[in-house]
Amino acid sequence: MVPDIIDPIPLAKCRKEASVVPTVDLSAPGAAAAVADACRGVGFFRATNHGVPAALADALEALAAAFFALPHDEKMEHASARPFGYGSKSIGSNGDVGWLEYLLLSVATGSGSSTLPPPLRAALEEYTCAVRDVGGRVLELMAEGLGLDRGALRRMVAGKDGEESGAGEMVRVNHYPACPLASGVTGFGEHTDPQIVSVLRSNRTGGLQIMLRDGRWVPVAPDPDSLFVNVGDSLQVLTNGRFHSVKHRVAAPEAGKLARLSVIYFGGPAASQRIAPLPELLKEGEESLYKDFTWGEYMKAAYKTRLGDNRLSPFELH
Ligand code: GA4
Repeated sequence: MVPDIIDPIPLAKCRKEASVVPTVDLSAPGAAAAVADACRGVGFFRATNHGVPAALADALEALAAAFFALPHDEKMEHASARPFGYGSKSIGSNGDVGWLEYLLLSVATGSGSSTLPPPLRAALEEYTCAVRDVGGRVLELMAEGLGLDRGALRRMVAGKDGEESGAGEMVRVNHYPACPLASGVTGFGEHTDPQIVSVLRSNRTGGLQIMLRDGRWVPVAPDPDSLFVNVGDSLQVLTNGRFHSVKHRVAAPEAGKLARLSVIYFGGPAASQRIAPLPELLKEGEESLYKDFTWGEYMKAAYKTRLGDNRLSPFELH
């Protein structure tokens, strides 16, 4: 029996069309155009030749798996820095639940990681450093693909220091154990990411699904050698809707399957950063589709929403 609070994902409605996920070789000459195409289309792509050594991700994965194997009470000792730190089954604070446990960390302040076992903390720091660099390079390719100055998007991500970078950049480690209850149980419910860009890596267990522009859900074939990049709400606004913030969700593994482990880097702005379409991108006479807001205002509103809500709609004009 599936508890009422966990809605099963209707997997029957999810067709096997893994090939619709664009792949971009980040080291290829046409990468900027390919990245921009993918972001204008589905808002999501698989990045190969990203340069993050497999050893970094493997080491982190092994240490994270060992952490999640600890007794529940021991893990709960790391759950006091809400929204950061350890969490189990509940996402945010407005009643969203999923078949997962996780670690959520702030890159700038270290909140959520200070009490973790030092080897896990070190592996997280090393991996984060490498993956945030990929996020930065991807933002440069996106800017180039849009015909902008190279740094136009990368500079919108909060720096590591600065009193205000706050929760701009985050890292999340999600652990989805096999679910004995039923198949297709929601691991992480459908949502868009509020930030500019998210970069995900997972082990060999699938479960991630993305929503295409026509509303169809498709599975993303797992590939531990690649990184998966998704456009967040802020990037949709910065590009005045040219890039599409992709809805995604995760189905928990079925009984008997290997647990899914994913690590996601979220590149978000500093709290005072104004989020509005980049003026250099707008064509003559083109108006902003959104009201002006700061990242701080957006996140304040976001924390009052349910996971599946459209967080941009209150900021849309017309
Ligand atoms: C979704 C993307 C990231 O995982 C996250 C999530 C955050 C949280 O888990 O604390 C939120 C969710 C996410 C969006 C709406 C709010 C905030 C839970 C929630 C219900 C870390 C993020 O930045 O936004």
